[in-house]
Order: sequence, then structure tokens, then C-alpha cells
Amino acid sequence: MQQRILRRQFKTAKSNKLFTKAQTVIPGGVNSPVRAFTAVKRTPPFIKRASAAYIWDEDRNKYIDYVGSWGPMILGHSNPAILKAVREAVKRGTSFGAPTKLEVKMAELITKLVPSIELVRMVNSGTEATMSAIRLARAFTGREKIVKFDGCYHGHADTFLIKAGSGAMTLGVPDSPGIPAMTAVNTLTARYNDLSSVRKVFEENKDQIAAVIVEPIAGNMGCVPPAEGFLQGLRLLCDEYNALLIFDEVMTGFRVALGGAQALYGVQPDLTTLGKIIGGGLPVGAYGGKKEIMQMVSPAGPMYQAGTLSGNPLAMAAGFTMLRILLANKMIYKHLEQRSAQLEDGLKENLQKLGLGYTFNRVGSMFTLFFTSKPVTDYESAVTSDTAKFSAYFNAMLEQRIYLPPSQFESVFISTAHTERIIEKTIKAQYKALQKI
Ligand code: KE4
Repeated sequence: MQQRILRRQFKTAKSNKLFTKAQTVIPGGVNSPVRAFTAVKRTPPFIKRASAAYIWDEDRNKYIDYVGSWGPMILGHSNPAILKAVREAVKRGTSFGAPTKLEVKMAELITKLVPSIELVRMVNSGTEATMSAIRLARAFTGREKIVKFDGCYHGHADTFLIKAGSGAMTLGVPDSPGIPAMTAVNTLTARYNDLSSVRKVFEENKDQIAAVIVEPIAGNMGCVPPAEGFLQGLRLLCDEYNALLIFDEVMTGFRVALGGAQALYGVQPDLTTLGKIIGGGLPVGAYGGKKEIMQMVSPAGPMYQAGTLSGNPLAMAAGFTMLRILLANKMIYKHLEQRSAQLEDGLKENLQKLGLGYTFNRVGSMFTLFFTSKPVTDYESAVTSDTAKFSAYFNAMLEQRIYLPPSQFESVFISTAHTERIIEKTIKAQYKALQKI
């Protein structure tokens, strides 16, 4: 009998209905802008559940997931040990608003894994971590200005929504309305991978710059690795001008190495911000660094910062379990590198076969395919990408049940649940998708 391959029709009725309803009660129908799929011009699938490398939507479509909740899911979705830890914790209550033993253990683990962090404060998001780190840098130095890089994204605090990446860049609002002029004046911008642009800003604002904040591997203009010597150069410039160096490792922390990008490149910042992976999928952020700086944080010092759910027991259970697994299995990063290299080789082979010269940037298990033939080393080169072509590619991949970040200016993530077979399937799907655009 002729084999009839019944390929489920790509049904979207339930997600369409939910998105229409969502928009009557939530701005844009989503609780974070990039989820609305605006840049790829389609209704976002409403996700019902996730496991390992897969997610399922309300219309029962099953996808191979390369978003991984924007970074946290380095061990794949529904990791059994993490679910077990949360199930155990929830039996003891959901929140106390009081110190707990697990917060001490979590802080000890983070300070062990990231030696530049001598004291660490838990918060509830990456944004809280970065905004607190900036306040601390200003408190410690007595200076007001900060330097960020065009295309880098550090969360949605006013200070950072100047030439910001991620959703702000995707949706064309890198300089969001609603930011007071006085705030914007204190946020100076420089060009990523261009130390001379940083020196120029320091020279023009002598003794006024509290800190330079940088994604040590940019992930929010798409994946842009630091050029040789860039991070070391930032360290030297900050020392020369007595400013603090802040590594925003919300995305790269525990993603590219157990000690984050600072371990990979051998550069020690004064402060580090963390998020995503340290929450194991629950809301967690953290900032930490040298004791002499962190001692300024209330109640040890005068710089105030607080949070009702900071160090929440469920979030600590998930995050602590996640970090313990990463610490206990040294082979994880080697495994991630092998799978990521397999995908890179396959995707590049597809491009070669089809005579397409697009740019592919990768560091470990985070990467981006840019629809431009130029090398992508900063914001200016990232925006030469053809976003219409990206949108067509995204949709062609989604039709084949490959779920990518719905933006040219985001990073793709692989987890330990992405097997060789899943990668092979993705490479084949990409070959078909590239032929359609
Ligand atoms: P959150 O406040 O979203 O937890 O973290 C902000 C943040 C800070 N720093 C870096 C380097 C980040 O990448 C982020 C958040 N990343 C985006 C994705 N690129 C979050 C996804 C979203 O906004 O929905």
C-alpha cells in the first residue's frame, strides 16, 4: 500500500483566537514585546507545554525549540531534577519574605563559580540586576554618567533604553519614548568592538563616568563576539579613568562557560549581572562583585535596593539545582560545543550549496545567522541585515516546526537536549527553508 505520509496541517486556529482575545486585555497581546512576532508578521503560537528540546502550542503543533525561553533552558525544558526540586520546595510554602538557608547556599555557589563575585545580591530579573548595578556604580564612584554600547540590551530600565538592542531594536524603538532628557544625558554610547570610540567618550567626559556596562558577548543585536583584545581594552580604559567595568552576563552567564564570558576571555569586571540560567526558568536575577563595592548595598551600606520576592524559595530551588547540575557535569559545555558546531557546519554547508554568503556568528551554544554578506561586528553592521528576508526564513522554518527567535537581532540557543538527530533534522529543514526565500 502506498505509504501515505499524513503531515499534520499546520493548524493555528486556537492561537489566532487566543491572540485576538489577548489583545483586548494585554498591550499587544503579550507580556514581553518580542513575543508578539511583529517582526515576522504572523500570529505567535500560544505555547501549552515544553519538554527537552520541544515545545507544543495550543493547536498541538510540536516544534524543535531554539529560543529556550530566551536563554534559561540550557538543559532543555522540564528538566526532571529541576521539576523535582521545585515540587519539593512548593510543599514547604511559596514565599516567606525572610532569609533562608538555600539563599546562602546559592550565594556561596555563585561566588565559587564566578571568582570576581565576592558578594552577590539576588533580585527577580535581569533588568533589576542591571539597574541595581548601575545605581551601585554611581553610589560607589560618586559619578553619574554611564557608557553602554549601541545595540546592547541591558533590560528596560530608563538608563538603558538608549540605542538599545533586543526587542527595542527589533521594533524600531532603540530610544524609547518616556525616558526623561536628564536620564538620557547621563547615558553615553560607544561602538561595540571599537576601543577608540570608548576612549573618545572618556576623554569628553573626564571624571564623570561611573561605569561602562557591556555584554561581553553581545547577544541582543544578534550574536556578536568581542573582537580580540576588546574586553581587555575595556578593562584597561576603566582602570585608566577610574570607572567601574560591569559585565552584563544575564545571557552569557553559565551559557558559554561555567564561569561565564569572563572565564572564557580571562577578563575580570568589577561588577557582574546575572539572570536567565541562574533561575532555572523561574524569575531570578543577581548582581555581584568586589566586596568593597558590594558592601555599599543596603543594609550593609547606604545604597538602597530591595525586593519582595528576591531569593524566592521556589526560584532558588530551580536555580540552585540548575547550577549544581552544570557544576557536576563538566562535559556539558563540551557536549554543547559539539552539537553547536554540528549545527554550524550543517547550516554553512547549506549556504554554500545554495550559493548564499550570509554571515554566521557563534560563541559556544549561542549564535545568529545574519541575512547580510558583511561581517557583523557591531550595531551598524548588524542593521545591514535584510530583515524581510529574515522574516521569510523564519516563517519557512516555523512551517517546518523549527521555532527560532522571531527577530534578526536575537541569539539562537542550543540545549543539552538537542541531540545529533534533532540537529540533523534542523539542518535538512533549513535547506528547504532557504530555498523558499
Ligand atoms: P530580563 O529583565 O528580561 O530578565 O533581563 C534583561 C536583560 C539584561 N541583559 C541582557 C544581556 C539580556 O539579554 C536581557 C534580556 N534578554 C531578552 C532577550 N534578548 C529577554 C527577552 C524579552 O525581552 O522578552
